[in-house]
Amino acid sequence: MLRAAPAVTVLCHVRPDADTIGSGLALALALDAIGVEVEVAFPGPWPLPEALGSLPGAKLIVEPGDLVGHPVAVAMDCASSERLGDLAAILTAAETGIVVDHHASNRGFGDIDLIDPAADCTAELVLGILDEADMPVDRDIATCLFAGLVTDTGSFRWARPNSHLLAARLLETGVDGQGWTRTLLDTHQFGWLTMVSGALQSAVLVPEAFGGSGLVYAVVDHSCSRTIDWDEAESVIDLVRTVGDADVAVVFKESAPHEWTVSMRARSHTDLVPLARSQGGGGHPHAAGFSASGPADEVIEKFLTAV
Ligand SMILES: [Mn+2]
Repeated sequence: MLRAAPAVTVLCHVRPDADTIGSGLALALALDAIGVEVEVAFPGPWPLPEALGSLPGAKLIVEPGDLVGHPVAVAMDCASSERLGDLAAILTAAETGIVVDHHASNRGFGDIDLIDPAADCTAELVLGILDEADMPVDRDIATCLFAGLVTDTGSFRWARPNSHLLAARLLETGVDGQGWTRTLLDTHQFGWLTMVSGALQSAVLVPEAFGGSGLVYAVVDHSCSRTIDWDEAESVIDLVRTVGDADVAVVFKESAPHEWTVSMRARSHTDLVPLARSQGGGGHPHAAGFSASGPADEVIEKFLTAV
């Protein structure tokens, strides 16, 4: 379908991460190389975080208002059509809508669904598509795929064996693995230190939650996060989830006044998918999220009641 398409629109999810953008750009670069017209977009917030905007092929990204909407459209790393925001209409309007994703909560919303929860990242599925379609993987394409692989596996901390094989294959094309890992995972603005300090001071431990498994949560309110780029708050969960007193870690992030995105992580046995779904979100058993709106105390109270 992709090889035969005259033109393809690649759609990435809202508040994009390196897997959705890396997967999208890798496919777009491969299609561009064989002469297929291609455009890439995400619903926002604009502009793209600097690190993602420096990936090879980022010039193929257009603002949502400039999208043409081609006959074949691909939703990349989206657990549901809601993750496409206003761009969901582009997928629906396409003659063929393709969903490529690895989230366990994904029930399928395309004409063709390639959904594999056994994949560590969507980039792994894109590499499979490129191999299947006999599209060569050069260093730029490999760099975009590596970006999704290294971030979605937490720098290979929870990588399955196959992901290490994929990393070896991608690095052998000449990808600067060390440099991209630093850029994507170990680089922050100075204001990040202040934001993290406020967020960690807000942390609360609820030992009795989740049947005694425990919950730890922290809040990044708008006053903490407005002075730095939105994506800087994404890393707070990686600090909070290190607390061994609780199986579940949650970070409430106020992206705009009274508008929240909530990240959840489970250390071992808790399956977060049912809870995320009950709040209108989705994800993986050990990493899930949802959106909420209202004052901080109300949003937190509603969540604690659901727990
Ligand atoms: Mn992903």
